[in-house]
Amino acid sequence: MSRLSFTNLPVAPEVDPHALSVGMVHLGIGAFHRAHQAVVTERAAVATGDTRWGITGVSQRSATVRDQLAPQDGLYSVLERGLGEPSIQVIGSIRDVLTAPDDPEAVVARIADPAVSVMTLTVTEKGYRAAGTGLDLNDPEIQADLAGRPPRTVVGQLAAAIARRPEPLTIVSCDNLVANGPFLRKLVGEYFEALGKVPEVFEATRFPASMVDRIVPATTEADRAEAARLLGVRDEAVVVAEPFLQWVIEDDFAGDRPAWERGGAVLTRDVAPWEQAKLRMLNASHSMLAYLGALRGYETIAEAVRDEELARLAQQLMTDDVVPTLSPPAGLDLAAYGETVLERFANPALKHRTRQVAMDGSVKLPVRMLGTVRDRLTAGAEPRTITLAVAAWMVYVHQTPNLDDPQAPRLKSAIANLPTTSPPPAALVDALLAVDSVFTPDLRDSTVFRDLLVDHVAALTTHP
Ligand code: CS2
Repeated sequence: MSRLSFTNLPVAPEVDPHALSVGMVHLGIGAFHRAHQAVVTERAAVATGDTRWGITGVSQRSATVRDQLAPQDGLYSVLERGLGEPSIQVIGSIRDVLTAPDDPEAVVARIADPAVSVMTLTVTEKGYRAAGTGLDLNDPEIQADLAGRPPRTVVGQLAAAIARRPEPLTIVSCDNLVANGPFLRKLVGEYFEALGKVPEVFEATRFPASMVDRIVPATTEADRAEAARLLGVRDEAVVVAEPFLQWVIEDDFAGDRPAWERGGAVLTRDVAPWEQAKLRMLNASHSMLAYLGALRGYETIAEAVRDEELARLAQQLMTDDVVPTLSPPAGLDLAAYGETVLERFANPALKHRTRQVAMDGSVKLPVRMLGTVRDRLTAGAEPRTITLAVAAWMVYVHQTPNLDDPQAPRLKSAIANLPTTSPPPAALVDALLAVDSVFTPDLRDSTVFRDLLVDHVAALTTHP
């Protein structure tokens, strides 16, 4: 079967890719970006006829996406899997892909290009190389960038490009982090300080916060086969997504930007309430289902949420522990939102693996769970259900041989002295609570939190 390309185009993208010039760069061109910002950017171009917003995607590590997209003229499809028949759409907004390890200088040059006025990034929690609330200056990659090589870290790339630009840039973080934009600004500022020179243009560079939402599981061979069936040509770069898509962006830009609001995004003054509701409700219950589900042997999130007990716990986590900590944005009904979240998780066509969501827990937990724990403890409440989710992570860390986590060596060495089967619950809890890159002293020192953890770990190790 032939391959999707300009000359093999069964369903044309809504935008004419030939007409687009590159005005935007995206760092971290994984499946999520291709199913989210690239789609909204294309819809905005279609709605406005503005041809300035073709995208240069940057792979931070592997050349896989570039190698998939290059023979396809940058074209790929989004396979939408909802409750009915799947549907497919070819997207043309990504115009080229650079791979940072092959040519780090080309990445900086592209971001510094005056035709580029805006960029987005999805580099995952660990891509920020933070320790606590600041840049991890002990990170060897950050140190190597600071020492002057063509930068390879995200913060190093941004700093180098900002310093080279005459005009300020707008950098939109699209990762699941609290106050992602301001956080990134702080990290870049600390990088400049470590270099000993803060360029003038940094002051005018904008870092709006944004909340992104769409469930995008890793593509499987079955998805590629389905795409081929629907398209009549093969697409090696197809991405799978649920129908739901949301993007709320702080309206704070230094220069021109795509009219994303015409592509379905919401531009607003304050993203924080949206972001907090999403991280604490959706992402926390997602992680809970991932850890508890994996411990019960469920392969996918949909299977986990079909387990009535797990569904009830996810619901309880949201209503009992999270909702009391939130000030919802006007127009968002939290109870209805929680129900929609569980319905979305139950989508049987998505096959989102529990192990995929369980990845990188050491950097996800502080963002999506521990803020809730802290707020509830401060209010004098017992955060019972969310603590079960943290306990499930602890047991998962102990039981998983090849833990997929940037801090796996540290976590595994913290528990190295424990028996591999049936560790004493208090010993497991204390060993992991002591990892200070995950748990801050206030949490470590809370006897309420510790006692709950020990109870839950004891229960989970007997009946997962
Ligand atoms: C998930 C998210 O993998 C994970 O940690 O919780 O990727 C989740 O699917 C998205 O944030 C949904 O918007």
